[in-house]
Amino acid sequence: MPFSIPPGLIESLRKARAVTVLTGAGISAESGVPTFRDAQTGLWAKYSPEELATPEAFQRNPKLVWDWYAWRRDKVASVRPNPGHLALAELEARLPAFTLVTQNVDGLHHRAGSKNVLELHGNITRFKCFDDNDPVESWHPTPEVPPRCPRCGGLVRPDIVWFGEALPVEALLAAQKASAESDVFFSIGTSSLVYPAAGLPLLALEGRAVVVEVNPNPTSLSRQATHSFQAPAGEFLPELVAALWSR
Ligand code: BV8
Repeated sequence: MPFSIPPGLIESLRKARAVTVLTGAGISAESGVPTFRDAQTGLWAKYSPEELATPEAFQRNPKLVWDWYAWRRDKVASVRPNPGHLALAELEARLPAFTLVTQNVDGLHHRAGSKNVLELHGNITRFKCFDDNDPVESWHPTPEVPPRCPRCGGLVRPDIVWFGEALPVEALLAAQKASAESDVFFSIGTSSLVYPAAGLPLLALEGRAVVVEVNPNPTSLSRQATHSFQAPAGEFLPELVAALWSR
């Protein structure tokens, strides 16, 4: 059953000078990547993501955290971008100033063809040294898990922002600027619980943007949003693209 998309939203998008999109784990759900809300399975069932995604957890048990990310990396490598990711790449290609801000570390937006992507929480396919915090491209083959930094011998870790750690400053400042200056702001597939990312829609509201939420479940943003579509992103976004450029 097609979604009824208000003509006012189509109009706002057609005359928008700047559009900013914030995505969370929900946009990758239809690709088969579990969200943070989804119960962990298998080996990880007894851990909450917030427990494992911390520097303390890595120091306590480096192998456990390394293996969790290795499991997630294999999962991400085995799936493909879904129509929601592809629709956002098309919106970027056809709208003027379009900025895509993601909390996801799965790299699926890039694989869908999105270009101007700000990764606030890092990327699961990149690595860095736990001690000197600099990127690590490769390491000496070793049975040891995690491997060691070839520069200083520190442990290699995923290039991911863990809870309690600062976000990459340039990406965060660019995301805050794009949110505050947007005419239309989308919040897609996020529970709007983790900060500072969850503060971006509020900057857009302060900037008088039309704020659009796409999420099958209500969130703390739903009541403040101009439009809140309780729908799966992979079904709603292709329809929005069709509505924008078919009529
Ligand atoms: C920091 C990488 C300080 C790891 C992640 C203010 C108030 C309260 C707390 C804080 C605050 N400021 C800071 C904090 C602490 C903390 C925080 O916010 N805690 C929360 C839990 C309250 N923030 C931090 O620690 C941040 N760092 O503050 O550092 C500092 C500052 C300067 C100097 C030194 C230190 C760091 C936060 C980043 C942590 N890393 N990810 C990894 O991936 O392994 S966060 C991680 O969790 C994700 O990236 C994402 O951000 C978040 C999960 O949220 P979502 O993506 O929204 O996913 P979720 O599963 O929750 O929801 C999915 C949604 O999709 C649901 O609503 C569902 O309904 C919907 N959905 C499902 N299917 C679909 C769908 N939607 C559409 N279509 C579908 N098909």
